[in-house]
Amino acid sequence: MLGTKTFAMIKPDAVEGGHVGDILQSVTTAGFKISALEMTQMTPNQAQQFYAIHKERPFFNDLVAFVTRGPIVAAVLEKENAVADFRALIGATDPAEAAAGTIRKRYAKSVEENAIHGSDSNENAWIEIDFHFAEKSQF
Ligand code: 3AN
Repeated sequence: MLGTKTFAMIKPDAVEGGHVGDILQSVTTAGFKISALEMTQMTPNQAQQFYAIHKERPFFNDLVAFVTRGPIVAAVLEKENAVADFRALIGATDPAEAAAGTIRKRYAKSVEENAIHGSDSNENAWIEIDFHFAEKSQF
C-alpha cells in the first residue's frame, strides 16, 4: 500500500550551502520514497501565497525575500505517517531547539534560514503539493 504524502522544500540557504545531496540521502535513508522532485525558484507572488498563513507576522517580508533569493528544491515524499515522520526528521523550527541528528540541527542557520520545510498536516500537504506540482503531468 502506498504511504501518505508530504511536501518538502529544501530552502535557498541549504541549496546555496551545497546540502541538497546530503539532505535527499537522509530523506531516503529514513524510508521516504521521493515521488516528485524539482529545483525551481519561487517568484515573490508565489512565496506570498505559499506563506499566506504568516502574512500578518513581522517577519513576513523577510521570509518572502529569503525564500525567493535563490533556487529551492520541492519534493513530494511518500511513507506511512509521512507528515509526522518528516517533521520529526527535520526537527524544530528553531535549530537551537532541534534534536541532534535532525536536518535542521545539521544545516539550519537560524529560525528563518532553517534549511527545509515540511508540511504540518495532511491537509496542508495536499494544498502544498497541489501548489507546487499541480501543473506537472504526474500530479
Ligand atoms: P515550520 O517551518 O517549522 O513549519 P512555521 O510554519 O512556524 O515553521 O514557519 C514557517 C517559516 O517561517 C519558518 N520555516 C521560518 O523560515 C519562518 N519563521 C517562523 N517563525 C519565525 C520567526 N520568529 N522569525 C523569522 N522567521 C520565522
